[in-house]
Amino acid sequence: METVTRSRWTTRNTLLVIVVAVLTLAALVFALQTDDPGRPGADGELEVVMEGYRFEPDVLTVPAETPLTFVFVNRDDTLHGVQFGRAVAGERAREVGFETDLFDGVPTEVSPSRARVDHRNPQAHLEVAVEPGETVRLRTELPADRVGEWEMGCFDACGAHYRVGLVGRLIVEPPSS
Ligand SMILES: [Cu+2]
Repeated sequence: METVTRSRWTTRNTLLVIVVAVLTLAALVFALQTDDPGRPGADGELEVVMEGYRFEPDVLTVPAETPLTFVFVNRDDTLHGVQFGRAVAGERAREVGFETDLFDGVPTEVSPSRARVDHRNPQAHLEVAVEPGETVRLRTELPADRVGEWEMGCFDACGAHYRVGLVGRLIVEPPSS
């Protein structure tokens, strides 16, 4: 009787260990997969989808001193204007963009070219306007002095898009040697 109970326990424990191992492995694979799309591919392209007022992926990691192409895909039914920078400018509920522009002094090429907007703030920050259903490419190469953490966001509708969550992080890493 006691032996039967013990063996039942052992079977249950073994099953539990297997279930935990499988779940851990699944979580690891999932973490690796979700981490992966935030980096550019071998061709330097990095796709960022805007859908439901969210960026997907919302954390991007790119190397400095490497040719990059951000590919923005707008799946919402409203225009989005993407900016990259630091420190939000403007009053609360009237945010206009970032104080510091990531692309300040950095050559950029936007295609189609009409999607390029030099933002209305005095610093003429770069904004990439992506019409609903449109795909816009931004080619650039970030200098080593941009290494660090930046934000990306859309400030349309007096900053409402930014406030509801169209915001993400950009990590610029030192160039890989
Ligand atoms: Cu927007």
